[in-house]
Amino acid sequence: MPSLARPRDDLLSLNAAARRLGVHYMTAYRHVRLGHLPAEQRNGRWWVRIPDLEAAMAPAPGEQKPSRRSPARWQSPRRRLASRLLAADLGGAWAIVEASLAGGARPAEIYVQLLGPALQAIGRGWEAGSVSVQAEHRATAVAVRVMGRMAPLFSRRGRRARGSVVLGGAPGDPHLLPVAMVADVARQHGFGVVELGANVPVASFAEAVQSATDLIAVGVSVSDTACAGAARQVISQARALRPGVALLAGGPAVPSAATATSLGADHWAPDAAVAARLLSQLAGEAEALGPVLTSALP
Ligand code: B12
Repeated sequence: MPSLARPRDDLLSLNAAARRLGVHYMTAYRHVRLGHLPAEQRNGRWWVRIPDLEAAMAPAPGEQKPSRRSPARWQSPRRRLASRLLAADLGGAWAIVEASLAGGARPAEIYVQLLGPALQAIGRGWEAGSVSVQAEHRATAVAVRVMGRMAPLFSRRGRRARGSVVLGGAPGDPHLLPVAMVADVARQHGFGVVELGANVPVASFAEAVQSATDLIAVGVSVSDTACAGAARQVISQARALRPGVALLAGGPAVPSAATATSLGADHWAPDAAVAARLLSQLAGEAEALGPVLTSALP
């Protein structure tokens, strides 16, 4: 007999998730099957992580209609964007992003709901053998240009920073965009960001950590599992240099808070939007975690 008890505090049953999304269970289940709502199966039941549900529910500014909050709204633009990235079609890719922005999507939503998932779909294509490494490189080059064009949307000139954050990719890890996305969204939330890019040597990370002023956090992005050991070194160096500063880890090679802990980090976030809310919490603004996360606490 499968257990009906909630296996972890950060999980909700798909039934409960469907109620929060305001959709029928079967609609929520379809989002799961299509890969639009991450979920895991335990004891024959589907469970949704609260941060994933929160990302799925994030409303665009000023919009109230439940249909616009549905994860399904991103399904078609994601597919089209992945195809434009693989075709190295910058104009076509930008047109999709621009249309979403014009439709009321927030810049962070474009990263977390559109561009990130389109790249992740490309990664699944590589894993399945249908996308070459060369195509991945070309798609990344287009994504870099799209993000460059979006960058001003994340800047908050003239406001005092709420503290600074050092962000970089683990030594040996070439993945550039995860760091850039977390950096942009953190900037939008008012943090000063020391963005080091990908493949940051331990010594360079240490130098940045040592010299940063108003430092509240250091974040290491790890996509390639082979770079986890080097990430652990970065984290332990940072802790030795700046005790008391929060240490964050994330990226595809850090799929859970437990993995982040095993690397020596204090905190983990599944995406750039949750990472920025976590930073807000670290800066002393607990309410920034939002209603879904707080109301789900036991
Ligand atoms: C493009 C790409 C490449 C390009 C990178 C080009 C570049 N300059 O960036 C190239 C071709 C070079 C490449 C190489 C490799 N790649 Co690659 N790559 C990708 C791909 C398709 C997209 C990466 C990306 O930009 N993602 C978009 C970002 C935004 O998504 P994200 O990483 O999940 O980031 C979000 C969160 O994780 C979180 N987050 C990320 N970092 C951090 C940090 C902190 C502190 C926090 C709090 C949160 C956080 O916020 C982000 C934004 O919301 C991914 C697929 C994928 N799933 O992402 C594979 C992927 C990351 N690659 C993978 C692999 C295996 C490799 C290689 C080892 C093998 C290969 N493909 O040849 C090599 C690396 C070899 C090496 N060490 O030198 C795997 C990693 C699997 C794993 N971890 O177990 C993936 C997941 C593909 C897959 N499905 O298997 N890759």
